[in-house]
Amino acid sequence: MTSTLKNQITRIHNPSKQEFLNLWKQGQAFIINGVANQWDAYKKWSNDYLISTCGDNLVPVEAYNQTFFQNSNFDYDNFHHLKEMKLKDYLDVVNGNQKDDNISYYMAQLDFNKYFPELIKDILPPKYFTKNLKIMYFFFGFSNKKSTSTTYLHFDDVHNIFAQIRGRKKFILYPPSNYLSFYPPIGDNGSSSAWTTVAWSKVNPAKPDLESYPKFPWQDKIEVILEAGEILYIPPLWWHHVTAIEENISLTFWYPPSIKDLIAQKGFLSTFLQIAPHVIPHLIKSEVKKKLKIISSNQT
Ligand SMILES: O=C(O)CCC(=O)C(=O)O
Repeated sequence: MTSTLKNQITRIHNPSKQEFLNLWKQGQAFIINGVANQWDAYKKWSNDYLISTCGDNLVPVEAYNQTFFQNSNFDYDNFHHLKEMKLKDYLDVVNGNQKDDNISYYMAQLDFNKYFPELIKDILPPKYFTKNLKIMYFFFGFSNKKSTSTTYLHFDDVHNIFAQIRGRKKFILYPPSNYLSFYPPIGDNGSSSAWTTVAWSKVNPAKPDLESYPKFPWQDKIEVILEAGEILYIPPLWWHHVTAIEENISLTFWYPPSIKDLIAQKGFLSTFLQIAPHVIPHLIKSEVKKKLKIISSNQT
């Protein structure tokens, strides 16, 4: 039923809920096939179909300066800004017809219910978790001569069911070992949001600079090519870096973990206890700063 080679990820075919949970308890990433390839989305979401159903939908697209990652100290707030575009105009960018060559665009992490309500009927959120789905995100990426859609190394605090609908993506995953060896930008100058500061890495795992980041656990990496119709389960707090191999569409399903999961899922509690002393004071400090700013702006 399941198969794993050394340094490779486990793959499982259309698991029952119990089979899913048995694997999930191991606290490892794994791939499910035979599920998302049954959805209408997998069969129908060509560009022509998308243009005819929601081509005029106006959506915020990430636009970022291509030189950003030449800096070694990332200021993630200046990483990208959002530009509103119709889906059909974004498809022009995907096809290489963009005017401003120094900018890379990526239609990433869009609230699926909000921006593409017409497409909801084409999918079937998997029922592996009984608790509520927090949000579904839509991604439309590409790789052409001008740019390759990339999400830099970070972790999330949710169970992530990541469904690849069209095209392929490359993932570089790291199980959460020593938190500081991923070099989050805590303590750097910059105006990044609190979560970005604690959950993003300064290291580019596609070509890690081991002189600047000597403790980076490059040898732990798990490389995965996610094919259309496959689902990747990413446990909370796992680091991941994602690049487009070609034009592709993904949908993610985010489930916040319960307190019980800290005990039930192998490695989760120890990782949580390891990162908490770094992350929690930073999040509290930034919350307090925000409140003080609001109070002082109300007084003036
Ligand atoms: O697909 C991507 O570009 C990024 C996805 C991701 O980071 C996530 O779902 O947490």
